Amino acid sequence: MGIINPTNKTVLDLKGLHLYHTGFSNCAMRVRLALEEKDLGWESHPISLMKGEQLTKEYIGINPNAVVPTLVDDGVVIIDSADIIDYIDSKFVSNSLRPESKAEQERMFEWMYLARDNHLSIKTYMYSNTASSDKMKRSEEVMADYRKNQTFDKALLEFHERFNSNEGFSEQDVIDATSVIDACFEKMDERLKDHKWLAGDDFSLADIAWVPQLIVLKVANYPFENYKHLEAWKNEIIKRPSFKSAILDWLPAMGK
Ligand SMILES: N[C@@H](CCC(=O)N[C@@H](CS)C(=O)NCC(=O)O)C(=O)O
Repeated sequence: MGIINPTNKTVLDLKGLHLYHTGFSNCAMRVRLALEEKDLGWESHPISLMKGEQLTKEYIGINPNAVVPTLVDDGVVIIDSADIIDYIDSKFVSNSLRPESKAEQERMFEWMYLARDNHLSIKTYMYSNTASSDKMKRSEEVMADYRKNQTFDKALLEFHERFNSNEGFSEQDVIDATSVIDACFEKMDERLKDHKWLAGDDFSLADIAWVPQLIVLKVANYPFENYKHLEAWKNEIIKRPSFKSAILDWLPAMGK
């Protein structure tokens, strides 16, 4: 989605970098990682998904999809984590997070967009395999408001209709989601068999886009032991100072 024109005009006056985010959101983790890798100062605006703070009219006026993260940079509003991290790396050029060659940049974007395109499969897997997801169930009144206010992302609306229905996700929904995720990790494992990083010779936005998926799926007991090369790659990322400041430091807020 990238830069949008928000209906909530109050954010236009914000100065500096402001991130609307949640501790345990894989999409928000990406943005925090990019900000920390760049050593940029930013102001935190926590949004509690458990309390449904993403559903308020005020927040939907900033992010019409009613999701985190949203970045506001001197009044410029950017949504969708893949676009946000690309925006950050394009605008703040020091500590570049992209390879130099065009071919490797293309590979980087392919990985970033793959993470974005498979987000609902990961979400289906998470919501079906973690006990805490029951707390995310919405009442009929909340769903009625959501249908009225979140008119932007139809696939996400369909996801929430399904999750909040009496039947919930079917076994087939979970099987389909799992096979999409398996295919991604097989592809990653193949790449990482003889490369240190996903896109080029260095850590890049591609790695930033994918490592949060491992963090959240681990909580849902995804069988990572089936992918030998992912572990070594993840361990390299864990050693980076940004991992602490962007991920670990926010995990006590997990579940909020
Ligand atoms: N494509 C979006 C997806 C954002 C998204 O789905 N965020 C989740 C957290 S990771 C969220 O806010 N979920 C709340 C909801 O669906 O109500 C992005 O990458 O920013």
